[in-house]
Amino acid sequence: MSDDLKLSRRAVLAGSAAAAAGTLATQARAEGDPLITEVQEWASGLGEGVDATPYGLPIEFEADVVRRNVPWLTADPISSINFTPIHALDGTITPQGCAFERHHSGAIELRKEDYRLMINGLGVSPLVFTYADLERFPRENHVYFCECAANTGMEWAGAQLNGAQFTHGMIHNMEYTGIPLRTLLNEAGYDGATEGRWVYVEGADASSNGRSIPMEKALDDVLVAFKANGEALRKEHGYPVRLVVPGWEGNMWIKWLRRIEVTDAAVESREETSKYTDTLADGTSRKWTWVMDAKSVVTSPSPQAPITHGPGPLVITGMAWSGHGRITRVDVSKDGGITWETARLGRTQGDTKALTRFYLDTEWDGSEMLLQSRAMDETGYVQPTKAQLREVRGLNSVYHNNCIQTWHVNTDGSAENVEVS
Ligand SMILES: Nc1nc2c(c(=O)[nH]1)N[C@H]1C(S)=C(S)[C@@H](COP(=O)(O)O)O[C@H]1N2
Ligand SMILES: [Mo]
Repeated sequence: MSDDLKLSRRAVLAGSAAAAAGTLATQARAEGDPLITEVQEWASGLGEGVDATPYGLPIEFEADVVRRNVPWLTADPISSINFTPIHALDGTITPQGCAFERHHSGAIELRKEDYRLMINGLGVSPLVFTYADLERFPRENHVYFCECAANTGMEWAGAQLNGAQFTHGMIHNMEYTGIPLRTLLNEAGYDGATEGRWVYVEGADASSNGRSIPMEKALDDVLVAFKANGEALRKEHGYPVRLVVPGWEGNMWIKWLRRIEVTDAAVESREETSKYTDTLADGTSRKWTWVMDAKSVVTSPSPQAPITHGPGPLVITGMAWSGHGRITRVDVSKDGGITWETARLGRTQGDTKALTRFYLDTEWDGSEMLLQSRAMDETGYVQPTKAQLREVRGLNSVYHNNCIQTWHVNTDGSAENVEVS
C-alpha cells in the first residue's frame, strides 16, 4: 500500500490494531456489528453436500451477471446478438456461460458423433475428418479475444446505450484448445504450389455464415478449436468445433465448422460484401477490414457499476485488446482526455491478441469525472478519439468502431454514457 493511500483511509475502530496498521477495512460500529457478534444461520447448521450441483452454477446472489440483449436491435432472437456482462467481470478470461452470442440462424445442436469436417478445393485431396479424427492431431492452447465487428456500432452517431455491457460487450476472451488449420491443410496435401490463395470456411447451421480467409492467415495462427477454457465448447459458441481467427473480426470465427475449401479468390459471400463492410464519409464502402484495431473501455466505474463507497481509494479498471498483437500501455483520463495517467497492466506475458486487464488504483475526491481509457499496442498504434475516427469514417459506419469511450461519473458515484467533443 502506498503512503498516500494510507493517509486517506477511513478510520477504523479507534485504538485497534487495524487502525494502527492503516488498513482499508470497513468501519465497524462502536455498538458492535451483529454479523460479527451474533452466531449466524450459516454457522448454526450444515451446508450442502458435495453432489448438490454436479456441474456448478454461479451462486444465486450473482444472478444479475448474465448476458443481456437489446430487443430493439434485431427483429427476433434467432438472428441476433447478446452482450457479455463485462462491467461485472474481472481478470481476462470470459466464462463461457456469460460470453456473448451472435447467431444468424440460431444455435444448433450437433452431436460429436454426427460431426464431419470436409477439406476440398484447389491443390488438396478431399478429406473428411470426424471429431475423433481431430483428437489425434497435435493440439495447442492459446488465449484470444473474439470481438464482433459490430461491437460499439450503435455509438457512431452519438452516445446511445447506457452500460459497458451494451456498448462494448460483443467480446469474449477464452483459452482455446485446437489444431492449427495449417496442420489440416498439410494433411490434405496443400503445399503452396497451387492457385489456392484463399480458404472459404462455412458452418453447419442454416446460415452457414461462409467467409473467405487469405491463405497467409490460414497458415499462420488460425485454429480449429474444440475446447474453450478447458471444457467442450458450449452449443452457442459452436459445439463441437469452431474456427478461431486470432485478432480478426468475430464474423470469421465460423461456428459448427463444416467445410474448408481452398480457392483461388475470395468468394465474396454475403457476410463479406453487403455485411461487415464500412460505409465511409464519401459514401463508398470499404470491405475486408479484418483486423480489429486496438481498443479499450473502463468497465468499472461505469453506468452498471457505479461508485457506491464515496470519496477515497478507488479502483478504476477495464480491459484493452488489439488484433495486431500485444497491448503495451493503457492510459486513463478523469477529465475527458485533457490529462492522462498510465494504468497498471495485469499479467501480459504471452498475451497477444488477447484481452489485457488494466487498473488505475487511485483516490477519488468525490468530484465529477469524465472517465476515458486509451490503449496502445505493440505496433505503436494509439486508440483514436471519436472525432478522429469520424474524420476518416464519417457518421454512417456501423462496424469497427474502436474509439475512446467516455463515462460521466457524477458526485454521487453514478455514471452515464456521454460524448465529449
Ligand atoms: N456458423 C456460424 N458461425 C458464426 C456465426 C453464425 O451465425 N453461424 N456468427 C458469427 C459472428 S457475426 C460472430 S461475431 C461470432 C460470434 O461468436 P460467439 O457466438 O461465440 O460469440 O461467430 C461468428 N460465427
Ligand atoms: Mo459478428
